[in-house]
Amino acid sequence: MNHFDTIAAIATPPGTGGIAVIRVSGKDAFAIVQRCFQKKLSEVESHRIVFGHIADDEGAKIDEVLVSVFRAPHSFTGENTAEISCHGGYAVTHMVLNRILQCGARLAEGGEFTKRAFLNGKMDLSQAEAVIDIINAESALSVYAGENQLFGCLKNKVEEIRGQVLDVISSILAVIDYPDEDISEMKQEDILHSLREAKEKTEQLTRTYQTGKILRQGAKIVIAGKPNVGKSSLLNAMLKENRAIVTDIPGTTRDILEETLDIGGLKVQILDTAGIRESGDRVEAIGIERAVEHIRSADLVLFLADRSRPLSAEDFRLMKEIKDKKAFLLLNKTDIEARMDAAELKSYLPDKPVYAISAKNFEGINELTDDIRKAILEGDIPKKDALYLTNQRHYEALSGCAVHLEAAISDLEKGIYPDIVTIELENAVQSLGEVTGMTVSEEVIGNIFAKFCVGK
Ligand SMILES: Nc1nc2c(ncn2[C@@H]2O[C@H](COP(=O)(O)OP(=O)(O)OP(=O)(O)O)[C@@H](O)[C@H]2O)c(=O)[nH]1
Ligand SMILES: [Mg+2]
Repeated sequence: MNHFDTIAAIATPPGTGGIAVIRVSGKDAFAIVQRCFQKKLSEVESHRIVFGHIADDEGAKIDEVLVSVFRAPHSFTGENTAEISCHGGYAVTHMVLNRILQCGARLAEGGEFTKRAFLNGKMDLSQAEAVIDIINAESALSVYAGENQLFGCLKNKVEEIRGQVLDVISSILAVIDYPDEDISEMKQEDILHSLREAKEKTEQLTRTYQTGKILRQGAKIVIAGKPNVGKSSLLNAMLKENRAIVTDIPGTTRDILEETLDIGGLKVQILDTAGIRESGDRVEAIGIERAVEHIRSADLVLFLADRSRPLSAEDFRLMKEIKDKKAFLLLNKTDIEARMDAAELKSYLPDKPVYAISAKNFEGINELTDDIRKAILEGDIPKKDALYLTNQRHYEALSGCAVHLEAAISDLEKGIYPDIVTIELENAVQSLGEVTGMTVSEEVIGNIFAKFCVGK
């Protein structure tokens, strides 16, 4: 157990609320609170709550509070921790905090409580990162993904793989140490089997990243099409509100409109863009340029065509742009007479699903939304209790691990000296340790916790 100084911070959001919580953690947490709290804390058992008041340096009551007592190591940080629940006003909360600081605590830095939990071995780095993911989660599915990681699902899996690779390293080292006992055929087969299994487990994890990333960050959907096809009308239909301006004047939308939508527990960022055409208007031209950039980085493009007008060069230009992207073809304005050759459109983009809709009359929008969810998740229906890699750092470390394991396997198969193989395996172990935090630099740890808010 490390012995850090005692830190304090307001753990609840700034502003006014029913209650606020001030967290105090460190070996002197109780002694410090005791200096301004009239009830005796030394005999209070862990996980008990004491009612009393915090007084200022002249003995005047600042507020009636509840002090929750968590004795080391049975607390979030692993240290002695007092959580003071006071009334949730801006002034009173800061007065309580300042009094605690005056009594000897230091103001905590962002993420410092969670960092201590990590440094004190209460959780590994992947679990600490899950804490921030849960706080920042904007959809139910990303909360479940964060909870599984916090529970230790990723940590346990990574430790299992690490154990397996370490076993292989020991058996190889045994051969190197006793060169007379040559590596038997059988032993070689066992080692290869074990490494292939470890690699498969690693890749099982990396395969979940595509979905995991979308669970955590949400997906970006871009509505694109030439002017006046009904892009803004579609945005409004999907949001079920009149968010975007809709007119019959081509070039109505000139900038990007960005909204968030929850589709069955999945966060989706949906962008309405300026209609793509050659424009002499400078502002509109910039909007068009931005629209093209967003199309390129979208997870899914909704390419909207106006079924009541023949296809034009502008439609073709966009079709070229989305040829290699995940995209839906939407034929809008089914409520009025068709003047477009839909077959021609489909023949240019034969692999894209086609939907006939009326954004104005809300026809076909629900089916479209359901299919958007399926397309984004590529048919992978997320389970609440399944493990998903949601963090790029973990993905990169595990991808690196798989590469080292593959190199070790192929070296062994080629009969390369075992000591060279162990170098690859040690690199694989190093990569696995990056996920759990065993082998990361101070700098990486600092960067991770710097993203946290104060009080967490
Ligand atoms: N009949 C019919 N009209 C529609 C439909 N969807 C949109 N419109 C009309 O088409 C016109 C253009 O709609 P917008 O939603 O502004 O089109 P847009 O693609 O955003 O246009 P820009 O922003 O100029 O690129 C408006 O007059 C809408 O009322 C539809 O499904 N049926
Ligand atoms: Mg528009």
